[in-house]
Amino acid sequence: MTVCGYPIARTSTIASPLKLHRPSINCRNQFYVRASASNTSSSDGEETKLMIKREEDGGWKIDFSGEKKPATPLLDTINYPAHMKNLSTQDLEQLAAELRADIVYTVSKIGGHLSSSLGVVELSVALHHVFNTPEDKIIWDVGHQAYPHKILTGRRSRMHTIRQTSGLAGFPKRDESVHDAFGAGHSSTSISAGLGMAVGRDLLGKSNHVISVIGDGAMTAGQAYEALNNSGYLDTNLIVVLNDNKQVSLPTATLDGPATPVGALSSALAKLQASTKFRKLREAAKQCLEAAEMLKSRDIAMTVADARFCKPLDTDLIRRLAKEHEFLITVEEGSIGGFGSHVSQFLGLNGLLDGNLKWRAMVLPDRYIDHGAPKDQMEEAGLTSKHISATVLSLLGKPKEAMQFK
Ligand SMILES: Cc1ncc(C[n+]2csc(CCOP(=O)(O)OP(=O)(O)O)c2C)c(N)n1
Repeated sequence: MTVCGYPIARTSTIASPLKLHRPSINCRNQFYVRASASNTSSSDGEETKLMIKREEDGGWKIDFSGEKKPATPLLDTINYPAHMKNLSTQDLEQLAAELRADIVYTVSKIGGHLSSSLGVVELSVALHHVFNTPEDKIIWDVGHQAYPHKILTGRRSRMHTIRQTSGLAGFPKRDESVHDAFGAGHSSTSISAGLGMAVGRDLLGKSNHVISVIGDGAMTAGQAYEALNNSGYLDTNLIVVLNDNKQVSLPTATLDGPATPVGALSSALAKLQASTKFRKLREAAKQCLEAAEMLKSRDIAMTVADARFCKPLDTDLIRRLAKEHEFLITVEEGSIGGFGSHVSQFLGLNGLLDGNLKWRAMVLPDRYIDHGAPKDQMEEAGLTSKHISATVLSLLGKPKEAMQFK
């Protein structure tokens, strides 16, 4: 293997595997990398990497199995957008191919939003080549497509921590990077957010660009249209990129034409929620079953009923549970005002709380819970099996025992 630095010339024919000395921003344009070795063998014991090849039709041959780490010689030199300013069009194409392969490889290990991120690889490279974040503001609608942006803005080495507690967020997050102009997760907000930033820029007399990137799916929401309408009225300088990939995460349309959004969505979700697999997976239900197991060892019998839907309420089931038990605890992965409130109103209106029944609700706290592993989020929300067991023990008048679970 050889890696050589030469003055001035740059080349796009980079062979791999190679060990690359990362040039500083200043000398980025003064080096080129030349390496020689076969695609799959390594003389110094480094992990074998897979070459990304350009095909005759101009496309790139990328391994989508995620099994082998791709060789990414050009991407390895890019830590921040400043490093890609002087790349030629040919280099940028290579960079996009390597970025795509890198995302496939990483997401195959950790899971996450793959297709939306793959869909904006070229767009992300182009935007970061043309514009200068963080001065210029790029706002990704929803934010589920921000993996390439994250990699190009200093976070590549932490991509494997995405969606883990204390790891990178799966969406843009302002306190994660100055390059994340707007934190989202909600769809259809990018144009109004961008418009606000553009108006703020004008008031401050600045000249930076503001770019909102919105997909055809997110464009279906009213807020996006309101923002467009307002942008036209205010006539400020705002760039809106419509990323129309004719794919929407929700079935508002198919390639054969429009589909009824609400009907199709609700029936698809209802089917999903009713499926045994999904119900097995539901975190709150799992926690209740675990709590029942924990309490069994203390000779406390607990019935776990999966109510499945907030509406329509299974009133026969609630009535039966209320009549046959001393305590009723509703547990939900939702905040106050949902299933538990609905049940309490039903119990109250039907006189079921006039006797000995004690009812408690366990809900998500009414505050923001940061991203993280589901198990840690449940812990923070106070909805784990330990919390449920503690609630039961408190109701039974055993506060000391309850404390052991907290
Ligand atoms: C307020 C709100 N409503 C709905 C959603 C659900 N949602 C997730 S992604 C998305 C739009 C995705 O379509 P598109 O913008 O075309 O992106 P693509 O699926 O092509 O990546 C929607 C509506 C959401 N995140 N926020």
